[in-house]
Amino acid sequence: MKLIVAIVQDKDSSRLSHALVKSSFRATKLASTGGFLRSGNTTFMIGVEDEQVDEVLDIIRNNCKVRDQLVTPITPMSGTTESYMPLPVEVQVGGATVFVMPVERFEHF
Ligand code: 2BA
Repeated sequence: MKLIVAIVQDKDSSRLSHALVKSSFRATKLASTGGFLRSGNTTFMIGVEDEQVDEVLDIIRNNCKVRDQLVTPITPMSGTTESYMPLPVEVQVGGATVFVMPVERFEHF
């Protein structure tokens, strides 16, 4: 058995959970925050049999888009004439960041 942990953009999370349910996969959604952009994203935990991993990865791939996002670097607050307004930079986010981990034991009571 494997645990798939997928970090996706909030904009894709509803579509992805519908697609997973439609294909009879069970998933748990957690509200999460990216360390770099410090904005919300969604983390899915999906427990599956080994032979189902590729099917789930296909569903994730087909439902999560790559998007460009503007980030403004943190402004130095020195208050001197050396202060400057940093220009926003564009980063590419997604489609999804996925970890596939072995499950040592699974119980469902
Ligand atoms: P964030 O940490 O908010 O990162 C958002 C996007 O910013 C990343 O997209 C990447 O394009 C860029 N980025 C992140 N760290 C950077 C850095 N040090 N320098 C330059 N650009 C950087 P993704 O790679 O698609 O990641 C989307 C989200 O997935 C991340 O949000 C984070 O929540 C998660 N993630 C990505 N890699 C991870 C990892 N190795 N471990 C845990 N979570 C990860």
